[in-house]
Amino acid sequence: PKKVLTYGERSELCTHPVTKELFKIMHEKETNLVVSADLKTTKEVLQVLKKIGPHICMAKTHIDIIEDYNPEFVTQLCEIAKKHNFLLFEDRKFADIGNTVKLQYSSGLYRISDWAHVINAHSVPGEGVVKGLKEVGLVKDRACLLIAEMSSLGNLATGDYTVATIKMAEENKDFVVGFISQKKLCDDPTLVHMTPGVKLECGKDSLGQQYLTPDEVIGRRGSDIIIVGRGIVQAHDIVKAAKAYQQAGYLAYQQLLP
Ligand code: 5IU
Repeated sequence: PKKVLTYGERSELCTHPVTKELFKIMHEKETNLVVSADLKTTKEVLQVLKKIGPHICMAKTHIDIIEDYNPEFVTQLCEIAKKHNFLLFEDRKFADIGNTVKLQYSSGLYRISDWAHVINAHSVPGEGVVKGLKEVGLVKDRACLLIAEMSSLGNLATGDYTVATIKMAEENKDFVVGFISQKKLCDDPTLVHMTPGVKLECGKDSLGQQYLTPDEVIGRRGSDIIIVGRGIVQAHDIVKAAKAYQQAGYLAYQQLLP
């Protein structure tokens, strides 16, 4: 079997600045945890990230959930990210024609390309979605993840759709740095696999979300990163929860190493 590389070794192999930095952070901070800060106020998001910043390699946002959004929020978000050394991922799931996603990425209220190191896109529109986003993101050294699989019950991102998405990523490696998926999909060590739908106990929510454990995702399915939302942000002690996910995810990774 192929030798499993450390995050440090993978950082060295990466040519894209975002994955180079991400694997470096994962190596230095000993974490493959991304928190999904799905909260409704700027105060709540900032508080959570201040507290658990030391335990994450990246924070995932849904900027359009926030009710009191203001540009100052982004300034503070960037400050916390810098202080605690983590990256910012806006989970925007772009899914329109190239020209439209280009505008959605660069303009509007949120000007996502100004602050998000990483964004994601559905592959359903075809390669135009990547080409459009790239026209904005490439010059800013931003990166994109393609949604190759989803965690929700009955989702249609399977089979040939997933295979075509992998191909789209491999053909656009100057901007696409990996996947949102439920498992490892390709062996290229410079592409990153990030998996949402993670909890310490598997199960589901009432709206079709399906959870896997960190051990299953990293240890058995070979993904690189766990994305955890409610498992952390709805815990009584969020720092304790973040530490538990950090530990579970990192231990599963260490056990894969030679
Ligand atoms: N998310 C998923 N599944 C997916 C994709 C994105 O859960 O397939 I693509 C997002 C939705 C939410 C976060 O922002 O990841 C998971 O949150 P919970 O850990 O609270 O379920």
